Amino acid sequence: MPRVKIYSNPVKNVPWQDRPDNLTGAPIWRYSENPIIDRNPVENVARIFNSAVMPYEDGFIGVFRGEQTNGIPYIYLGRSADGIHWDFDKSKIPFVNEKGEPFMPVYAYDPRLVKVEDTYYIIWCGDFYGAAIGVAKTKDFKTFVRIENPFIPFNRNAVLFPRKINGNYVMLSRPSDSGHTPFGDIFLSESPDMVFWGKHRHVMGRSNEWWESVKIGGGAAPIETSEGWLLFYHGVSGTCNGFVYSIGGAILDIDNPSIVKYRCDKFLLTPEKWYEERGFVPNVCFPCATIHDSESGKIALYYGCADSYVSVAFTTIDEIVDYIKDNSVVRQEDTEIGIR
Ligand code: BMA
Repeated sequence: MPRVKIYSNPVKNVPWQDRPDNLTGAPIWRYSENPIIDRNPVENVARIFNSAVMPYEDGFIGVFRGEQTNGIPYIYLGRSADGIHWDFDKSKIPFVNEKGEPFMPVYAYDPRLVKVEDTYYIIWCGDFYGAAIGVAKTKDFKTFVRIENPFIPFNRNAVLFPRKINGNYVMLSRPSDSGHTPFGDIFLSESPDMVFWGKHRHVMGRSNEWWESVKIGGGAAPIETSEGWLLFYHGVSGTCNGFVYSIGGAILDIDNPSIVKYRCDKFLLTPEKWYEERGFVPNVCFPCATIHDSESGKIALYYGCADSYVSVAFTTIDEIVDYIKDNSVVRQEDTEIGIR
């Protein structure tokens, strides 16, 4: 049993590969067969990346950012028996409105998939007269009903917590601009019903560390643990050749998640492999989901690579929490409740 408890259901078939002997740095290691999704995975889809998966029935299900051959991103449903090999629907997810009428987003990218109580929520970035967050719900992965857009533009990187906190749904987001935003902090908002959002709080900002000095954004849905909410997020730095996206880790207070308890000052993963360094947009590691097993403490982290592929990396709850705590630097801004 791990020392740090994960509060979620066991997932005995969590995708896994043992830690290699020669690992240095953060205790997180890439799957040897990465990337797990190659180019042109579906007719009319050139690339799948920045996608979210979760356990479902005896296997796994996921929502995938499919960059169509006309360049427009949409969300595709995929299923897998082992979390590694995926079959995708040939058509985009057919979103409808509350009346059941077709209601497709203009475009949709960077989807997250989170179950709260008996409902699965898909959250993405789409066009709402500018880049903003879209949300849909499903109970059966057959009917996908869009609900009200939670925030006005411009906003990206919305990540829902997997349970209500103090009676409210809680969502992370990153207010932005209409382009390749050169700034950005993570904020949190609450809602009693997934429609009306308020009680906005600042969670954490970009830091002085080079790898996250331009902007940060939520990544995978936070994992509830005995140490707090474990958040894998992305941190961005600027170079003369463009942005570099790395993966960071933080632990948020369980009852007041706008308070950062620990924040790792080193990146957990940064572009190093060919599939992370080379692609449609080079040097991008973009985390969107985890599959984790509360019994063994194993975590499989799914991340988009170079806006071209999907990959998996592995860690354990004890190792990653220890590493984040051992290398934690929190600023006053992080530890505040986040309201001014
Ligand atoms: C961000 C998002 C991500 C993308 C990243 C790098 O602004 O659009 O989807 O992975 O840029 O291009």
